[in-house]
Amino acid sequence: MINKKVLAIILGGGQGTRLSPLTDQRSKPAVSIAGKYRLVDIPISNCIHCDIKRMFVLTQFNSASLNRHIKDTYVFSSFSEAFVDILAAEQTPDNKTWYQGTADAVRQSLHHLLNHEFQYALVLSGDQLYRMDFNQMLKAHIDKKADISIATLPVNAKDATQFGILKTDTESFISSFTEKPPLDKLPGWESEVSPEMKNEGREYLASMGIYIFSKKLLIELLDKTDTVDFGKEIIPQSIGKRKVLAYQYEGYWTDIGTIHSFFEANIGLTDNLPQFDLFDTSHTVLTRPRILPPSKISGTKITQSMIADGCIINASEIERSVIGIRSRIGANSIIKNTYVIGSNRYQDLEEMSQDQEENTPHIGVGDSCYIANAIIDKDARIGNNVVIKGGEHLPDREDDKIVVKDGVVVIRRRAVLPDGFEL
Ligand code: ADQ
Ligand code: ADP
Repeated sequence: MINKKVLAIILGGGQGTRLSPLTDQRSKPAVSIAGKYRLVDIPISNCIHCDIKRMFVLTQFNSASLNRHIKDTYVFSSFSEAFVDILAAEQTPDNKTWYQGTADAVRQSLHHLLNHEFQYALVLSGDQLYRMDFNQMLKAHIDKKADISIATLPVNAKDATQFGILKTDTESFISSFTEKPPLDKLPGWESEVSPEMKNEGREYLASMGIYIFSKKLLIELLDKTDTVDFGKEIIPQSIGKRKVLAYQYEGYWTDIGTIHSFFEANIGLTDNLPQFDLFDTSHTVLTRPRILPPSKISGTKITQSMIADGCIINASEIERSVIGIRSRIGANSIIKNTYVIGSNRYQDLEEMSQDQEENTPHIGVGDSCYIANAIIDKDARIGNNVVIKGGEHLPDREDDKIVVKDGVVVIRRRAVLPDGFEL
């Protein structure tokens, strides 16, 4: 089955500064989540579960990593029209600049999109964790004869400052919209919400950055080249002139575009009843099938954690952590509230003895370490007796090994922390 009316456009990120340093050497859609998936797997899985199987991923720079992941994962039959194509910002004779914003990214890609037949464009963000049935949203869009539909979610006042906030009329059409209003401008933007949402203080209707545009209108809106963003220009300018429908969603949805929210979303997956359930078999998150051995664990007390395939773990304790593929963790080490992203490869014995001769730690976490409130990016080498105590007491900082943002310590990809390193 394939939904031939809809073409999905996944916004894969600008320069990715908010997720830096994870995005320093790879494009945002290729960042790993939950120890074995990539960010891009979330919107792609949502689309595939709705039979929307023609997708473009728009990204600012095209790392080999994203290409390989898409190529190895989303393999459709040659008799099907399904595809996932990456469109990286490209120079053409008419266009010499990078994507200037979300709408500009779609504008610059439009000539590729129009090679395909579609009636509706579904525009999605690449940095959100949620499950959604886009067909229900499409049905509402068609039933109400909308020009544009925006998925919305009730949020509290603090979160409201980070989103596009809107109000609707009795027919659910959007009557006013403001992009990321400051706290003092919020009064008056409250909406009628369910009693449950009201009790949680979630009285503001936020745009989830998920849009359906009818094709003709999208082409018309992008024809004016002075608009670069959906949230800042295209949507606010359309209110009152077009039929812009609010599609209310009340399930779990979180933006994972910053280090702090990315960290919280990953660690939140270890909760007993996580808000985003990876074990929901009716709506599996898809990713690349890897042929990895089962994880080998010895002498470790593990609480509330997720351990991916192919790990070799001798730690004494792992608590409320996500341990990604091919991770090695040495004896007597303690890991708490930490996302270990994992490794791309194993070291062979020859390479490991060479490390020893050169006094370089192996890939992974060494012996007798204590690591808390951290993200360890791929292929980092952490020596023995290393202590990392992340938390709100730490000021933001950045060097060639470590970045601290909002109390979360990120150990950079391939960073080497020598024996006895302390933070
Ligand atoms: P933001 O998330 O702040 O707000 P933006 O930075 O434009 O908006 O990003 C939207 C998505 O597009 C993200 O996935 C981002 O990575 C991606 N993106 C950004 N610039 C890009 C570029 N140049 N090329 C490709 N992709 C790019 C938006 C809306 C708000 C809404 C929130 C919900 O503007 O109204 O409330 O999303 O998260
Ligand atoms: P990241 O996940 O950090 O974005 P990539 O997917 O780009 O990293 O992979 C980084 C490098 O690791 C690539 O050069 C890739 O070929 C290599 N790599 C990935 N998997 C393996 C493996 N199983 N064995 C050896 N090298 C690998």
